[in-house]
Amino acid sequence: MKKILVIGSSGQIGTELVDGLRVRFGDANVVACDIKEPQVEQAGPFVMVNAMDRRGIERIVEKYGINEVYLLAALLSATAEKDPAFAWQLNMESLFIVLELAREGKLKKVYWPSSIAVFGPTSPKDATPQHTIAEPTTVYGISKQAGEQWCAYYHKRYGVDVRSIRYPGLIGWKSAPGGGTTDYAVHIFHEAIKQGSYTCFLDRGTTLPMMYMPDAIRATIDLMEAPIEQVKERIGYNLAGFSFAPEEIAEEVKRHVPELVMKYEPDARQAIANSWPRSIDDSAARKDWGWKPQYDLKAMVDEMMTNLRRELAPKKRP
Ligand code: AKB
Repeated sequence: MKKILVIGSSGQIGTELVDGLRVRFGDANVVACDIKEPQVEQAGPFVMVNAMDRRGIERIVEKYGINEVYLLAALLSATAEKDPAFAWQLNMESLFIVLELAREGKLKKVYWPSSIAVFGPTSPKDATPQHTIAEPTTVYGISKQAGEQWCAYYHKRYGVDVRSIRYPGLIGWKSAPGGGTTDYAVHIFHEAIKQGSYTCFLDRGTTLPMMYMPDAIRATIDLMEAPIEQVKERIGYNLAGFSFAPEEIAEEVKRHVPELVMKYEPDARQAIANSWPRSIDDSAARKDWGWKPQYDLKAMVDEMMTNLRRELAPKKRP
């Protein structure tokens, strides 16, 4: 029977992935674990453990009979630049723990998220291919690129079934983002609803690949559920949703908040964004395991506005 552990379950992706996995496989079959309490109330088991605590992780694997791990704990691009040594330690040590558990036969399958951050200024900017020059300039990107190579190595050398996706910027309403360069595309909704204005930390014209969270969650579970012979890449699969620049999402948000005032004050995150692709070629994921996005920019903005307006509305007293 499938018994899943999600490490880093209280973060932006973890919060929604735990929900998605529990809907599909049952509350009791999905164990959540993090060093932070969950952002929202959850139905199934939750354990407080550090992703770098090998014994702690192993104890959960044994106690719950875990056979699949989704490892999401990581420092993202902007936060990682503030403490590169710790970012490297967290992003790599946690990966080695689960790869080793899988090598020792204690896990059947591992999911590890990669990112468009594996690409750098020398990569093609548009329709960036699955296999191309990847010379990242951030510690986050370096850790993701190295991690991808370790995943491929453990698969080739030890037969570990490890699967990965290179996420673009992810946009969702159920959980708060934490420390990414693409997070402005979530903050803009909160600020537009709360105060009708937003000061963006990226400049006009900074086009980046993005995706609505339900598409990302579906892709993640679909890749993990794909028959093994369809998984041809053991580095991260390129995945595309849609691309936009800050002024383009602002125009879409203005359909719902016409008075929105948008200001631009680029900070250190601009250099990170400038080093990343504008758009991604995800034909390998489409061909190998049937990936296809369901949301475009307009559909994402409409759903974000509807859901966040409800979530952020003052709660009526009973
Ligand atoms: C970030 O901005 O760091 C992340 C990512 C693209 O991996 N959202």
